[in-house]
Amino acid sequence: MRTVENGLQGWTGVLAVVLASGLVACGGGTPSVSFVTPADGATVSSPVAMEFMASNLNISPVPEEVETPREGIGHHHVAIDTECLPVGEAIPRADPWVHFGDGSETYETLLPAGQYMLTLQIGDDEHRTQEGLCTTISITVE
Ligand SMILES: [Cu+2]
Repeated sequence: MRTVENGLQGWTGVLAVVLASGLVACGGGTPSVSFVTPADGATVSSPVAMEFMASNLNISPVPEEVETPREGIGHHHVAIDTECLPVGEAIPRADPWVHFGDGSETYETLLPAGQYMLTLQIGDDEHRTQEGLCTTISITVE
């Protein structure tokens, strides 16, 4: 986004408008994931309450038996002080990852005072990461 905007500087207004409307149209249907709370950069108290949100993607419990992962459906995963996993990788069922395979979109956890990075990443029914569906924020626990 930043690169595109920088690249537009000095272009004609007409061209900029055409490109901008194209970007908006594309953005409308693109799946994304984000924290509703906490906000990026927030100072919070423990237990830390988190709320997740997915756009243009359905959040649903993982079926008991999965033959093929359902299209456009996933569930949330949170990890503390961990980077987003590469696309297509299976999210480990191990520390520091927490799976919300029941479809839940809230989580509360006790954290000692300090600075943390929170990573929220979508996995499909096979817990595999998806293109563009990961976000990272920083918080301070007081
Ligand atoms: Cu999972």
